[in-house]
Amino acid sequence: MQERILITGAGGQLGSVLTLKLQENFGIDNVIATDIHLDSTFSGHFEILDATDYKGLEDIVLKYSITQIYHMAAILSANGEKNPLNTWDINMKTFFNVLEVSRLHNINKVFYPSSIAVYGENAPKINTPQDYFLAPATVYGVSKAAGENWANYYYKKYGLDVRSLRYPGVIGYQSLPGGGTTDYAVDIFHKAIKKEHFECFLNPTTTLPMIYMDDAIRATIEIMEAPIESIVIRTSYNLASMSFSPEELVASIRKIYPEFQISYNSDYRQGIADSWPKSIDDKEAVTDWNWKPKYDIQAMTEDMIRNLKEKYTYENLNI
Ligand code: AKB
Repeated sequence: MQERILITGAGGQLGSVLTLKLQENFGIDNVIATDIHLDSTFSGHFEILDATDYKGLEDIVLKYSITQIYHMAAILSANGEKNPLNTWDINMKTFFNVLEVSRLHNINKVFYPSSIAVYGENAPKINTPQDYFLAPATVYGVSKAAGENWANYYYKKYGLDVRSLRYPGVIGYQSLPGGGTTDYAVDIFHKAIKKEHFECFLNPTTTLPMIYMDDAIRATIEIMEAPIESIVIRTSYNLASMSFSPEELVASIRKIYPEFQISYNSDYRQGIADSWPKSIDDKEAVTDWNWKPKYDIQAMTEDMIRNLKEKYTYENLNI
């Protein structure tokens, strides 16, 4: 049977890259990208959708005979703290709509992005284990922890095949992040390329789990393509790749740009970062569906700079 894929939040940092990969894997005509804002640069099927609108979502599912849904729409950690109840409402209502439309219209598989943000101050900071008690410090983390349990409930009660990853901070050149605490690790590269000073909103020694976009996208595809019997954890899988601090990232960048300048001025996002793990134990992902990352900090830095130099050169920016 031909798979027909719907993506919510297709204009976001992960959603925009994932859409291109899914178009490559399933064919451009079999991928329906949706987002609350029109993306005029987008090629392929695109529908404007506010995922809080159940009828709008259901109409698209029926119109295109959708068989899989990747639910990438969410308000992230830093932006989420500016209006907590709205963040809860958006993040939960959109996922409830995806779960219900999937249950009622025989969707084969659903992908649900969770995050390291589900862990709180109480969890071990180093190699945080998969099954440790979740006490998130942000409403984004609370919504993702709740969403994980709803995913598990819909699997157990209705047999809905929902699969999920606890993403670390995602770093990529293809898109700009939006409202996350790990976003410094993307913005820093754009400043380095333009030979501009960078002010970091986290302290230099703030170590966080991170993953390069190529690895994050590959992990998403691999968990979704794994045999159903391999998916043992029906809340969400820990996913690990690398961990680093701003000062470690600067050292990696300065191997290419020795003159790169940075200053540190931590803000409210420091408190969010301090509540998160420094590194993640993802042995269950390794055991259950053979996860293996490919990029370390230096390989990521070189690939980011190579691609951003091309991007800025194409856009005729003097770099
Ligand atoms: C954020 O910083 O909010 C996200 C995340 C780690 O889930 N990038």
